[in-house]
Amino acid sequence: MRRALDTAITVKAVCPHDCPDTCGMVVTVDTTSGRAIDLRGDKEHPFTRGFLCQKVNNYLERVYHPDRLLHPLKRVGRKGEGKFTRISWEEAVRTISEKFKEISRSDDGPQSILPYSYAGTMGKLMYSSLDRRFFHRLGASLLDRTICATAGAVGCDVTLGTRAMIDPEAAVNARYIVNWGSNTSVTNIHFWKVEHEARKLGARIVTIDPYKSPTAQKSDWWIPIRPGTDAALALGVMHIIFREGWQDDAYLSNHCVGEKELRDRALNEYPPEKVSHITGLSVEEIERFAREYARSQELFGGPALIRLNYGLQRHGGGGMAVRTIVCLPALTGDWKHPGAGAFLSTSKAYPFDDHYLTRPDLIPRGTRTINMVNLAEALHGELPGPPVKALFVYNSNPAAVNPDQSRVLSGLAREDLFTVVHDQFQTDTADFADIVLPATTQLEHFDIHNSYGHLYVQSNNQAIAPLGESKPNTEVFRLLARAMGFEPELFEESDEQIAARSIRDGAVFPSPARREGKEQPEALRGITLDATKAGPVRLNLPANWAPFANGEFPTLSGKCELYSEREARAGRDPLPHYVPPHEDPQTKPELAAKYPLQLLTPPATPFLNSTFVNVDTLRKNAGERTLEIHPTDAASRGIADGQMVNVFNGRGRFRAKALVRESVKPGVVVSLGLWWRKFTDDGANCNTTTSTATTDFGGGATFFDNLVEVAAL
Ligand SMILES: Nc1nc2c(c(=O)[nH]1)N[C@H]1C(S)=C(S)[C@@H](COP(=O)(O)OP(=O)(O)OC[C@H]3O[C@@H](n4cnc5c(=O)[nH]c(N)nc54)[C@H](O)[C@@H]3O)O[C@H]1N2
Ligand SMILES: Nc1nc2c(c(=O)[nH]1)N[C@H]1C(S)=C(S)[C@@H](COP(=O)(O)OP(=O)(O)OC[C@H]3O[C@@H](n4cnc5c(=O)[nH]c(N)nc54)[C@H](O)[C@@H]3O)O[C@H]1N2
Ligand code: SF4
Ligand SMILES: [Mo]
Repeated sequence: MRRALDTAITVKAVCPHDCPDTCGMVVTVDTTSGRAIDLRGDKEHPFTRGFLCQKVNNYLERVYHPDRLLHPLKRVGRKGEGKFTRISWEEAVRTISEKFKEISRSDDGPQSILPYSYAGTMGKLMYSSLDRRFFHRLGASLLDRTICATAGAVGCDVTLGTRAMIDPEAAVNARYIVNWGSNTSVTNIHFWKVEHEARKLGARIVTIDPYKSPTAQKSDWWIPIRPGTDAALALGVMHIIFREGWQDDAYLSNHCVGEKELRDRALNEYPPEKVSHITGLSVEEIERFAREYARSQELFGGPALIRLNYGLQRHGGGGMAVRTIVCLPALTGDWKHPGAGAFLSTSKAYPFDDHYLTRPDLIPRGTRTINMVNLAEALHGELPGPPVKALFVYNSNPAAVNPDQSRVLSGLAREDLFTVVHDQFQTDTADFADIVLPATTQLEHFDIHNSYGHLYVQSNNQAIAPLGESKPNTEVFRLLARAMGFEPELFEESDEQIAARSIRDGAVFPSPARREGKEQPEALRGITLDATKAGPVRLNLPANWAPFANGEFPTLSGKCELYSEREARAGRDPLPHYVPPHEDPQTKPELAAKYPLQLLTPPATPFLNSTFVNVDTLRKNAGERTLEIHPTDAASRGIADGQMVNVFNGRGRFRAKALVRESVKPGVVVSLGLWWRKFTDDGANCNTTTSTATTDFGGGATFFDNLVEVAAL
């Protein structure tokens, strides 16, 4: 025991997962064996404060999992059969580069190669650096990475010119906190802690969600909105604010454009009775919410904050819903107060030099872009441009996470498709690979991180040597670039050199002052790589930073655009409005006659998207695949609590155990978690039923815009 302690060192690391919290971690390594023996939260991290979620508390089980991929493999069985044999890195790199050269020389050219990645790791180097440079230099098709956040990103941009953001540490000042399509207590646990601290000081916590999520259960008030109707609710709230004269006239006239137009729209078109019909909420609920939200100063002693997240974006009108909701703090003037207003993501507060990291200038002119949500269509040759002949997957598990799973799988099963998968595990996607490459985990490589849930820059120091022959993403693309004969100056800097330069040459936080040539406080000024290696460093932003307290919106007008001239010029409605879901019982009665239930499939607490499903402890915590259904809907289908059911529509089906609960309203059903096919009895997950239709803004995914029927098995 003592001996082990004598030879142990601690290393500061960062959780790399797609989660707003970006926790600081401390890894204890036994220097004799070189093994990590302990991993816990970094107590010195000002925001994540020493605790981790259940997923990453079990991280060493993932790092040292017996199923870790440790060597490159090549396929020996049929496509998708999952039979592989070990090969050397030299053979793997030669096979891939020869194939890429052959495809590039063919008539279809390099655009028939498609990179496919998302957020298996959020480190700046591993998420997007040499990989992007490589595919840009190669002239491969571009991938539009829309699967999660683009609807709301573009929605925010229309109104605010950037993401809705606050200083998350200041949110303790808020006195009315609205979790709007956000399961904060599960998906953002450190912010939930801040909400909880505000509550101890008198704040009310409200959750707007069709599902009584863990967050809704712990809130003071659950507002069970009908899926995909949030814009209508927000416009109803505006109607009541203008009707009652509760708006902040000074903020509106100084910092906004389009107040009059928006007022007319809300007053004429969104009376509470109509909003009640659309949202399924009572007029009393809508009136009460508007009053409490708009008058939080008098009623609860402080400003209001909307924590809006991703749940409400995954519908046909998800972009417009976000554009509309982020108008609200301008009406109330909540932006004036630190920690109040609306909060989607802090990522834009970090002026990392993404141009340098990814080198978009290398992209050949006219290169086509493929929306990742449409992978099924891309693999079946249904998109414009050359066929997809090769697919290179990293940081993602599309066989589990993409909509229209059956068609994704039949596409991946094409014998003529050359597929490479770089991952830490033999995922459902890796089963379809021709070449599998082993990836390092976060303990085995260096990276630098921003965050979308706080304001600290952090370095992830390498704690242990790579397991087996696994390699980090950057190293894989260095090897491939050499084999392709690409310019060494694009690829031969070390990871630490790249990280240092990405913060040194950061652009400034965009604001109107910048356009006028005035110098902005540079959020990264003075922050060195060495400092971030020693611990989290806060961006150079004042304590209690309130980015829009004095307006300064980075829009074309420099104001909050309640009316958007840019939208008008693009031939779209310049004002917020309600866009119904693609599959809505109110607007698509014929479809709803066959498939009457709106299915939501949000994440399960013990998993992170499809990551961790293969970690035994966490899979046990997740239990079985379930479907929560209201007693009335269960009774009319003869479904008993605990019975197995089929969930299906025209796209596909999957099995789950019925939980008959009032956690949903009639007409809504919920199935949690993105399971791996190989851990199910029917070889399918919820994404067999989801659609590849995209959102109004940003080409985002519409996972929760999904009509199904349910039948007892
Ligand atoms: N434990 C855990 N944490 C995670 C993740 C995970 O998989 N597991 N995933 C991470 C990632 S990648 C992301 S993007 C975030 C997502 O973070 P969140 O956005 O908080 O997560 P979701 O659970 O997808 O959606 C939040 C809630 O929105 C509700 N919702 C669905 N449709 C609507 C609607 O039309 N209107 C409203 N108002 N609510 C609606 C859902 O029922 C759900 O309870 O979480 C991150 N954190
Ligand atoms: N039905 C439904 N579908 C959804 C969602 C939903 O709520 N419902 N959520 C959606 C959302 S919000 C998101 S963000 C997407 C997530 O989609 P993905 O980003 O594909 O997420 P994961 O399932 O976590 O898969 C990430 C993979 O990257 C691998 N990986 C981790 N680190 C590294 C690394 O350093 N190098 C390499 N090469 N690989 C690595 C992991 O092992 C894992 O297999 O899923 C979406 N799909
Ligand atoms: S997944 Fe999120 S909460 Fe869990 S350790 Fe990572 S950053 Fe923290
Ligand atoms: Mo996500």
